[in-house]
Amino acid sequence: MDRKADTPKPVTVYLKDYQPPAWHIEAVELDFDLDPDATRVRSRLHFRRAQETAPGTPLHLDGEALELLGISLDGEPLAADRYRLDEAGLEVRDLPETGLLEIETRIQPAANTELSGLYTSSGNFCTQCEAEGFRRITFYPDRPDVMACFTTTLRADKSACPVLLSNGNPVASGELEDGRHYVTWQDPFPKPCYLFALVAGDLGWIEDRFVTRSGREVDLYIYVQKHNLDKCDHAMASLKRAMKWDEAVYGREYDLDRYMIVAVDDFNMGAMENKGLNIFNSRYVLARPDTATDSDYQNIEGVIGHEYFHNWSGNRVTCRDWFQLSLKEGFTVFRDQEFSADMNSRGVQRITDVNILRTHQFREDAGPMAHPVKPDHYVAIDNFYTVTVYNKGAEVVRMLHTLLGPEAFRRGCDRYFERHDGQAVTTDDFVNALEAANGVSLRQFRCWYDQAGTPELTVERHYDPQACTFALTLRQQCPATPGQSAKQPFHIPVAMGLRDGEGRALPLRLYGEAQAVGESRVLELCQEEETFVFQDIAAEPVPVLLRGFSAPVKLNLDYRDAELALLSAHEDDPFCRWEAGQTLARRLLLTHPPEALTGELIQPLVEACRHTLDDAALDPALRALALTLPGEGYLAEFVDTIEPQQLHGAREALRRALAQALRPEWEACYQALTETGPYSPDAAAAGRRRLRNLCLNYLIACEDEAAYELALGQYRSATNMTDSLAALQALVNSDCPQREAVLEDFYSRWQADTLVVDKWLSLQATAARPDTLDRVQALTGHPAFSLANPNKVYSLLRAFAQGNPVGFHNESGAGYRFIGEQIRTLDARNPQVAARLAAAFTDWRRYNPARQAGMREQLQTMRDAPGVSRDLYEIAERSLGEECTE
Ligand code: B3K
Ligand code: ZN
Repeated sequence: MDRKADTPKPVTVYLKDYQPPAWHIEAVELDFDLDPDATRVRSRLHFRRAQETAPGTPLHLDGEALELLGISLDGEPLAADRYRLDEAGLEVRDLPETGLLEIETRIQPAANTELSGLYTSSGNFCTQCEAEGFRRITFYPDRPDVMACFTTTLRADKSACPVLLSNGNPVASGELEDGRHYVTWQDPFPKPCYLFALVAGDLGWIEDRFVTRSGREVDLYIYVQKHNLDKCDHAMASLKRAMKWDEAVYGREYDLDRYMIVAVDDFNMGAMENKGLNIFNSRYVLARPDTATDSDYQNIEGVIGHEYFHNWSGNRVTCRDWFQLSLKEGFTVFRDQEFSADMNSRGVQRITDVNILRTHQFREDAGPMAHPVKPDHYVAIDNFYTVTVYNKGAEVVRMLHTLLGPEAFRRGCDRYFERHDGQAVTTDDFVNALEAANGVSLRQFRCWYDQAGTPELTVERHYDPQACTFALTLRQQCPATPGQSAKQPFHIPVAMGLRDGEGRALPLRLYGEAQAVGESRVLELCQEEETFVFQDIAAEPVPVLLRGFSAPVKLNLDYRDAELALLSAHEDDPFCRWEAGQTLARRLLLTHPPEALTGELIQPLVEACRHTLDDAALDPALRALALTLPGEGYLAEFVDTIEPQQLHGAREALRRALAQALRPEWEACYQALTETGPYSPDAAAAGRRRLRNLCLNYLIACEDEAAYELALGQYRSATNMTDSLAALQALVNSDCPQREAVLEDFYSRWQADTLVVDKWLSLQATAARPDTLDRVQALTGHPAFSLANPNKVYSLLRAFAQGNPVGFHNESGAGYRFIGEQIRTLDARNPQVAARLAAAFTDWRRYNPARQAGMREQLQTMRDAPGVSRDLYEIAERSLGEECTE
């Protein structure tokens, strides 16, 4: 079907068309007269023609939703025939080699519902410029390879906006007429405009200080709405830990005299690394024991770290173009994952990260939106802030770390930062630096950046008792993805080991080696198929593959159940140990009907769980992870046609069976972990709460009075949000008669705290109950909900569409129609958020014909809607695109 004739077909941008900028902007001075309804922006651009550019080449300035008030060149108004204004921006002709362009525009921050560019949130001004929001502030070459020094003056009403912030250092300030005042900020580091930021409003702040390794003093500030001032300490402590960690692990120091973080309630994403002035979604800053859960505390630390680490991986060295997005995002996610691993439990962190990757990225990589870590075309770049670019990108950097080893990796990073400081570069430049610093070739490794799809790694083993050798044959195969049918073999690091029948690690001597080299090593698979032969193996061993999940691949190895049980009890690597147990559970869930999941059949799993529960030597958080059944989203990757109700039914049946079989053990463990001291978010305490709340989750599956009482008691007496929310969640997903009353109690207690209300919405949206759709529909009319606030949309609508498969995929198709309609309404207001929500429909081909029809219909309606945004159009169009055949 064609789009309506009146909407022009969105343009596709290709990596192969990249051209360096024809004009440089050497410095820019911005002057903002802030007013929510009519802000005047004066910009002074000091331009210079690039050496390679032919004289006469026009200067293109991007601009969107701007009202042009005036334009002059070197102090003289520019004649109308010297410039042309259209939908996309401004083209200026016949410019001298260098000069000064002055442009005045007017914008309406309060009417900016897209939350891209300059907008207001809770009455305060803030900005979001990545990827292409700066063009909604003023006319400018809005591309990351144009780097300039910014000087920014903010003028505003002093009582409404006592705080005026921008990038860099304040260099001047003073009073103006009519109760207004001004502050001028100067950022000494040249930067692309996507890193520009301003904030103005009536904010409170906390401050602290960090002394860098070389003795420089940095002032640290966190700005929030005043009623949130008591929720900033954890963010500040996290920031200081991140600064210290980057010095210790990467030798990177902070470079300005101040580092500012501002929390706002209305934000499309998690946070933004603007130079010296990070702007955060308030959910990644604010925490108090009674309002934030352990995972909120964890996420805050991770995101604070992530944005801080961007100061080097992203800001000092930035991206040449948006196809290189993973250069900064993949690398920075790897850095924040490692930071969190060092601050907390490495094993728990790795399992959590692998879970996200396999549940979400593998799914993306197997569907119509599959794209390489370095995509080669896009319609709306905001659609490519994906789990592939971020999380698979981080896996690619992790593999480089694994292949080179920590010292060589660090040498390579040092070389990268030295060579490219102040430049806008490519993922290839990153790999080149690693090669150059270490004299190695990573030629084949580069496939990971260019080829989409998750490779399958199939392992065959052969034990020869006469020769005492054990052969592992590794074969890789990567499925076709849209636009890529044939693939080159990848360079895959396979961290591995062997264990004997008692679970003991064996020394590893490969064929031809004089002696064994440790008990864990990294095999490098570069061909389609390779065989590795180990010697001196006295009896058939159990192979352990992908320790630490050393490559983002799907492993096929025909383990016997007894081998999995052995690994789940004896393997040292936390990931492989956990994986063995998950595989056992997954086999049960996928090969038997729910009613069969009881008695003898599940006895080995019951025993494994009993063993884990009793294993006091094992970190409680790892015990909790091992005792958690594989999620429905992950299980869905293993079936041809996803039947949500069936997967859910099987998982619930097994959960109930385990609950009943181990009832006294869950109870004893729960009681043993009861704590009375003050709350601390540290990893050990959080791990104990996690295990205890998992016990509660099993107990409530028994659906009896005693379990309800336990949960109600925990809800009433909880002194922290982790325990309070866990009890509430257990109750909401049970048949406990008091469930509604408790939900109401929670709301009346927390209705003034918007982030806590988000949790309340999510709990209801993800409840596996027959009336959930009705309830979610009703909640869209509740005063607590608003389509204008992305967090509310994510907490209610996305939680339902992507976190409640049974509800969303209801046979009637009502879930599809409801979410489809919400997306279309939202698209007119905030296309980025609408497009993110639309991802719920992308995998329509994975379902039965009736569901396929229902989902496809919504995608078509979205795509063909008059005035559909580029963002939503691209998601719908690609999702509907031709099926990819091998
Ligand atoms: N770099 C920002 C993402 C901006 C999103 C633009 N749509 C957050 C981050 O990854 O740090
Ligand atoms: Zn980032």
